[in-house]
Amino acid sequence: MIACTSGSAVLNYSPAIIEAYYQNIPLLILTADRPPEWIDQGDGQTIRQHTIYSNYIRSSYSLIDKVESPDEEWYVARVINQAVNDLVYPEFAPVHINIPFSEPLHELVDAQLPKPRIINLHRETGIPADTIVKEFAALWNQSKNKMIVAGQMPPVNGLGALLNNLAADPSLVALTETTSNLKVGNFVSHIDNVLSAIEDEADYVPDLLITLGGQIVSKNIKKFLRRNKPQAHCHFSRSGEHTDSFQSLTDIIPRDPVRFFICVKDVLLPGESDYGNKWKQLDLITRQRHNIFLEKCEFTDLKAFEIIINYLPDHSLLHLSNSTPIRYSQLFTCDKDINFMSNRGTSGMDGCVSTAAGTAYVTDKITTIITGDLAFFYDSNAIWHKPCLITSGSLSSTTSGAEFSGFLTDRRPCPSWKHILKQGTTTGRQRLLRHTGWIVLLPQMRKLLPRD
Ligand SMILES: Cc1ncc(C[n+]2csc(CCOP(=O)(O)OP(=O)(O)O)c2C)c(N)n1
Repeated sequence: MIACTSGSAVLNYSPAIIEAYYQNIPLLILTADRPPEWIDQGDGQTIRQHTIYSNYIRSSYSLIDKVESPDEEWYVARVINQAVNDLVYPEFAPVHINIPFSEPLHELVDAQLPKPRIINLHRETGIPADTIVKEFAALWNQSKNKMIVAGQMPPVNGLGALLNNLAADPSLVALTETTSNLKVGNFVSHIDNVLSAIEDEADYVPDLLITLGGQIVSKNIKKFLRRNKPQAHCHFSRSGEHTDSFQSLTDIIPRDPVRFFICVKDVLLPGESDYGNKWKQLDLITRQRHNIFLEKCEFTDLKAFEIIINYLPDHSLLHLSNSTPIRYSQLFTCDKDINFMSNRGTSGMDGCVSTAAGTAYVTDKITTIITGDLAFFYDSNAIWHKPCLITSGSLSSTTSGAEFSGFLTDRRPCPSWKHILKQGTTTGRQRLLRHTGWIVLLPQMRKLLPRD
């Protein structure tokens, strides 16, 4: 939940709300307002706030500034219940409640509030109807070459194991990205590397495409699938949204994928083609090439990225800002228990640091952000927030001429960071960062290279 005063503060929330909208995050926005009769009358910070986020919000409500009758009390309580339920159904989404206040604004008292009546929303239990299961199984069993593409999602209990079992089928390839948070297994998780090595595209076109999760980072897979359309494309979407990223959508499955696959898995027959194996073999080859390249390459932004990824502590959180960090992360394998996060709802470079700082503030886990310098300075004020400052350290590396600029990490005890954080530098921008309480390292990163 976020809350602000009236006027331009309300619009300052826009990037965060749009991000939440496209990432299906249940964000409740409370905005203070002036009563309707005072809008557009020349008072400071008094703008048209009713439905101000209209294109990017599940629902918007405006309350009454003075609740005087039982009907008004009933209305306000009902609207708040509805707003809270809208946050989670049919899918997580942001919801706005606008709250007008009349003058005098500075004489509010603590009043005994009426006990609200809670309206419970009973969501559907998600047992897939027999017909969907049967139709899906028939489609699956008649398809020779099958592809699953997983977009952005938080770690989902049980999903990785289910998909991993399916991906053992030689006729199926499951393409994942770091932001799918599906750990390495039978998945092909370096989509761009593999696509760059394909010689004859015809061998890699799926008959059946299944997509789940949100945004997909790889531009190349989007182009590949738009060029090479599958015969059928099933998309899992709780809200029934018609997101047709590959211009081939044939079926929307408004179900929870975990429960759906649990129900359907026993009737899915193993395929006979070696379609999936072709992808997996190419993945192995390109991984080897990637490793050989990195062993030999000079200290560059890519090399720095490799070092950082290897140093990340297990069971930690990693934010990746837009755009090089999120794209580079797709090139690496990370089998540690790390939750990958990124503002990929709209891929804004504004708000990456605040998102990471906010996460660091509410989690017990070590939080790191890898960010370019523009994105970092866009909202570096986020790290002035006191609770973050006390527990945070940072490391910024600008390789001359390269765009990549560094990473910041929460400085809670973590042995692998210690010898990095011991060091410090004092040039221009770095001094600014030190001043904010963040330790900054620049050329020292080179020392982490084995040959140095
Ligand atoms: C608010 C906003 N403005 C512009 C863009 C377009 N954009 C995406 S990445 C980027 C550059 C980011 O620079 P930097 O933080 O240094 O990262 P890197 O160059 O390493 O990707 C820009 C301008 C955006 N995504 N969001």
